[in-house]
Amino acid sequence: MGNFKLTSVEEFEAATNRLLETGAKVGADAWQLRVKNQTPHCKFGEQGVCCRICSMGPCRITPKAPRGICGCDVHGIVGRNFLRFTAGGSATHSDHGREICHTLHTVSPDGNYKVKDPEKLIRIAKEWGVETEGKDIYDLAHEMSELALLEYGKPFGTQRFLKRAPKHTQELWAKAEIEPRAIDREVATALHMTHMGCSSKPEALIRQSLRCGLSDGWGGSMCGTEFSDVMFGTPKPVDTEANLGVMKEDYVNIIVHGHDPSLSEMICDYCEDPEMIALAKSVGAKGINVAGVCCTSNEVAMRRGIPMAGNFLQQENVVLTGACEAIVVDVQCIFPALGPLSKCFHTKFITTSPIAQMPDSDFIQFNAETAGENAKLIVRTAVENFKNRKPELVHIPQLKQKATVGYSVEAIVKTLDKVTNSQVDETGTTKPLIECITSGVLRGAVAMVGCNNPRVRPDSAHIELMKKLIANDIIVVLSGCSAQAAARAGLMDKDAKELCGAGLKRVCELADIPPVLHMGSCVDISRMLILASELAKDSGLNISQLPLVGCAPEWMSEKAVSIGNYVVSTGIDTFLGVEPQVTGSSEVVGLLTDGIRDWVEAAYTVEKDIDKLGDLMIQRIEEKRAALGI
Ligand code: BF8
Ligand code: SF4
Repeated sequence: MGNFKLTSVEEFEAATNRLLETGAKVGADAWQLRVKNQTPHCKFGEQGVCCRICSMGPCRITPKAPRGICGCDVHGIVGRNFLRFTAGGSATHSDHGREICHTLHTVSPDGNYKVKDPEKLIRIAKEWGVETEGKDIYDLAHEMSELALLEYGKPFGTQRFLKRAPKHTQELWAKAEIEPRAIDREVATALHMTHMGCSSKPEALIRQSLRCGLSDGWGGSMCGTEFSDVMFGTPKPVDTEANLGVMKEDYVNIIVHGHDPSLSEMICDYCEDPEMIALAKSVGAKGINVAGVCCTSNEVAMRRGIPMAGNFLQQENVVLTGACEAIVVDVQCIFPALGPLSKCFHTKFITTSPIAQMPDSDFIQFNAETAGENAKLIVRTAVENFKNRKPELVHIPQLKQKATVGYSVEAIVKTLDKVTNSQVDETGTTKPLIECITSGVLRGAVAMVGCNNPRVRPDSAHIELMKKLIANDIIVVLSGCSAQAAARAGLMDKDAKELCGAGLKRVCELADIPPVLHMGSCVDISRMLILASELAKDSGLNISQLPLVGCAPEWMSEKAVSIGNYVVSTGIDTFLGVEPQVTGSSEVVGLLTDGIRDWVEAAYTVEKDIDKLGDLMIQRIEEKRAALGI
């Protein structure tokens, strides 16, 4: 076992506390303090029973006031709020996907963006019935970009990628009338349905919530993932490191944070530019160190091995080290707190997107057409800021772990195929994984995703659940901030196989993989949908029959609800550690935890006791095995 040791949540917290001491010295605010000011939370909001969609209200439902002024009951109000929450998440993921499709339109052999994975582009083009023979790859990229953008607004038909799902799943969607049409249409329909005086029937609202989620997972997010791979490369296993200790005291530290790889890829390129490195040396640094936070970190770690400084609730910590020259952000999950916080240090808080503009930031607009110049200016701004560091405030916690990341579906298939087949080819299947599962060497799989949330001791739910699952021979695939929690703890170190049950340990040894596999950012949960579909097709089972469940133990965002809806709608039971804001309606709760099973063969389970949540997942996996007689 060597010297392998996980980093504990207590060690994470000790490091944070030390950083908060620096924060206190400079008068910095922190989420830990703001949580105290916001607790206890508003009960009406928590239960989802407050309606603000017209100015006769707001109306709040209580036993004494069972209806809003328009007569809407609690089930209608909760259902509408849930659908609006979903629409927010679906729009956000899908708009990220749209940006990627626009970037694809700018690719050229000598431009800022190129086609790095032509085979993948050709594969998708063939899937979409586009002629590829004799076509210049860049012409094909532009044609595909336009077709993909049409998926957002086409007047007729449903999403092209739905055809990737098993036949049975497609039939369920058709029967339930939840096949997503144009991506933007599902968001617009959601807003229309929830306008004053439209739908108040929970069943209709939840049906649209599923459809709107599906337009994200099998539409916008899938476009985001697939065309990011085309431009930046399909991830393959790569070694990296994780936790705040990846920041380097004697280097210029640039933190990339947010989601869209179009920005971060370009920043990473310019951090390797000899001119920029020379500039860094001229200001007294040894070089330029770039590290990531949140999903941007997942993107650049998976494709380039860029180290991961932290996840969602670590974003203030990178500034609190006093060694962050610039935190460069694009969209989503960025605390507005970074503005005032950066002012307590020398850090430049650089916003780049018209979508995410914040006070107290330096706005350097980033465009695909001028990406090179923009990135260079950002890197230069950071490097020149090195001299403004206040040495007395610098403290980088010396915590970091090794991690192997980059398990796209293609990489998983290839890695496992190597174990069972001597002749490795590019057209592997998921059959080796299925054999491991049917033979019982692996009991099943869990897709663990999502955020941190101060309602749960940060990272502890992710890490404790992963430890429990792998000890029970359940392989875990990860994305988003869950993936970073694992990496920071050390669970993506191949030596973590020592924590597995005998079966999973053997698989890890044979395949040379860590027991938890990093599949990417949150839009990359679309990869998990494809993996589940391939497993179903290769095994001849329905997705809902596979011993596979989804889990978001510390989720917080609207995007997470959209994800939950498309994962469940794909036939995968989903387990949550934080309650959605729907508890005010027994009808909505009933639909989400049970009723929707009639439509999509899966439903939600909510359990705040994390140990019990783990037991429930294992129990569900074993039930699915028993039903299959394996
Ligand atoms: O999209 S896991 S906190 S960073 S929402 Fe955000 Fe949640 Fe992290 Fe990525 Ni996903
Ligand atoms: Fe109140 Fe109805 Fe207006 Fe909502 S739509 S705020 S319940 S009157």
